[in-house]
Amino acid sequence: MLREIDPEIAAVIQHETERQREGLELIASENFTSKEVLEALGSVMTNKYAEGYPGKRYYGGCLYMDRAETLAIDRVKRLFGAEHANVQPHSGTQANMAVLFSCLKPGDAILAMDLKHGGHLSHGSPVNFSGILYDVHSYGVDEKTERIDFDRVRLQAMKVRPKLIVVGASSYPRTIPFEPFREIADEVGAKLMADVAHYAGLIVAGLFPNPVPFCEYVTFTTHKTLRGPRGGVVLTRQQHAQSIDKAVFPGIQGGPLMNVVAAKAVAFQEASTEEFRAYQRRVVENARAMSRAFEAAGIRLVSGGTDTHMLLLDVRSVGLTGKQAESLLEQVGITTNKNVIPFDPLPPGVTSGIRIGTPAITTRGFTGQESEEVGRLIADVFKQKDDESVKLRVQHRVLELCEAFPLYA
Ligand code: DSN
Repeated sequence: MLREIDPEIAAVIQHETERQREGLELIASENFTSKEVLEALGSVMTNKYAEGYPGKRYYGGCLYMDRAETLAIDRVKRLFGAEHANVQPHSGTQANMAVLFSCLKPGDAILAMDLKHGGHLSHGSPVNFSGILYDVHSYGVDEKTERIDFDRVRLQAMKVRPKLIVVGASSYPRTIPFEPFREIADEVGAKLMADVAHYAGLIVAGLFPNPVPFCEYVTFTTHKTLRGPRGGVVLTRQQHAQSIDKAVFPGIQGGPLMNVVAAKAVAFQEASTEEFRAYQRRVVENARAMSRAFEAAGIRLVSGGTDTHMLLLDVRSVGLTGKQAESLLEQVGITTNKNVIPFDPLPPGVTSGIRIGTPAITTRGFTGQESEEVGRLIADVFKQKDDESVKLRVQHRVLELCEAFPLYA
């Protein structure tokens, strides 16, 4: 029907569907959600205003909204073992904003991972509300190991005396233990927030530590490893439930996107299955398989490898910048993003790194074998960047792999 009424937008959607089908998606923060999640997203749930919370709405007619939101809340609490959940944040940034607004006053000190070492934009970047409103101090990784240095985090916390310590990263491929952060937070009297947007799916499968027992607040997006619709969640303890709910609505949002809330409920149901846990195990295995190909090709992996779904390549080892590497891969049908690496001498628009993730190709059905092959194909393109025949061969193989593992068939 859309094709007849609005051929321009219908064509955009068709082309994007083809782009997703015919290319390899290696952006670590993206995934392909299920048809069932898409069905909930595209449903009449989008028509309804439901400001407020189940049982306490500012609009009539919310019976089914209440049911959907209660299902989403109960399911996500069960998945993570949390006391309270707010499933209304429109995004990860809004989930983080709700936490900061609920427990800080403008000007309060926070200590978070430096964006340049792998942190998140809404953890205090100077160009984000979090950096504008709060007194932000950062911690990073050790220059040699490229892993979080807890001694330095502790020293920094002692010096800064933050009200809130923020843990979580967008390009840190290693496990993050939450216990040492809890200890440091207790030593300096800070609250602790973990943003596990990247790791949420792995946590559900027991492949990454669960921050819930250690943190007052846990935030995440629902569309990365968790494979749901785009959106955010805040988990907290019962004692902070009211302040978090007030911060989300009416603090920073009006009406929740109830089609998204319903789709989150569907995704949480999917995430509770053994099939989902097996999928997450394959995601991690595939990242390891790919890293073997890069190591064999002499491409340096930041921190020497990965424990997760993500790899960070230092492409200076093949004479490229991140920008050049991203563009070369795009030419052969592989989507990645340039990314700063710790102590990067190049600016964020150029960078020395490429971030790669396996959630999306694993959803397509790739195993370790195909993932290792993709690593080899990427290495071939990087190392023979001026050879058009290599690019043609890789492009052809990318299409063959996409056909062998069809998406939304
Ligand atoms: N923009 C997100 C990412 O790509 O990792 C951060 O949440």
